[in-house]
Amino acid sequence: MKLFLYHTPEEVPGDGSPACAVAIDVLRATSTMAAALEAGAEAIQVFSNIDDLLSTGASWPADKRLLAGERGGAKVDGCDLGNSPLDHSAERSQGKRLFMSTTNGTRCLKQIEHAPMVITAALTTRQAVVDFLLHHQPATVWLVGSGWEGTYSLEDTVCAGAIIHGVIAATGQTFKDLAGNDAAIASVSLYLQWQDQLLDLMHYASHGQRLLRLDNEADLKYCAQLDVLDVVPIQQSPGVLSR
Ligand code: 3SL
Repeated sequence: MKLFLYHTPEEVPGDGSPACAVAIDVLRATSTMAAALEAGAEAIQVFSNIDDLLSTGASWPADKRLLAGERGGAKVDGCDLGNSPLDHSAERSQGKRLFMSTTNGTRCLKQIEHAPMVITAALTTRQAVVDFLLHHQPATVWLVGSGWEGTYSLEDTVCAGAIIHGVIAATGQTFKDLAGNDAAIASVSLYLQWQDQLLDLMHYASHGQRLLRLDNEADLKYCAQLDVLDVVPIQQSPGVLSR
């Protein structure tokens, strides 16, 4: 298995395709997707465009859907929810399809949706993702950070490093065996530096600060947790994920 890290969807090579592509948006889209499936959501359907979300969502039975739209960190008018993992509970989400569009995370998924295997990862699901990769043994894995509008995000990179570190810890393999590019190696250094202070790192991160300005400290606390959910959202058809 060779693990490559691309910090943003824009960095993903235009040609070629990995055996497995992993979308990462720790703050907050992929943390929210895992939380929704853990709470019993039937599936998540992602959209780049809010109008497409609203029109497709409207064709679904009202008691079986949740419309979740976020732009700039805030909930979009006309949607039921924004993009907080804390919005999801069995009471609210059980058996429902989450129609979802976010600034960067769902755009990242759209960018990689043609890979033969597509999953999402977050710090909360790190060990579940490591176990998934070890079980399926894809020859090439692209870990793709969602970033923020084309720029690097600390929290997505530290999550990629945590995943790569988890694979190294489980297999005893070295960077020589596993690392597909320099960014993959650098991400492990970031993780090792911050592994006991993930919440502090979120507070320093530019998107963490944006969310704090919007009064979302509880979300930062939630998303900074490591290995708390045993769920891996897997793409079943382009743009539709379930567990
Ligand atoms: O960019 C995204 O996709 C979101 O996760 C951003 S936010 O955390 O909802 O503001």
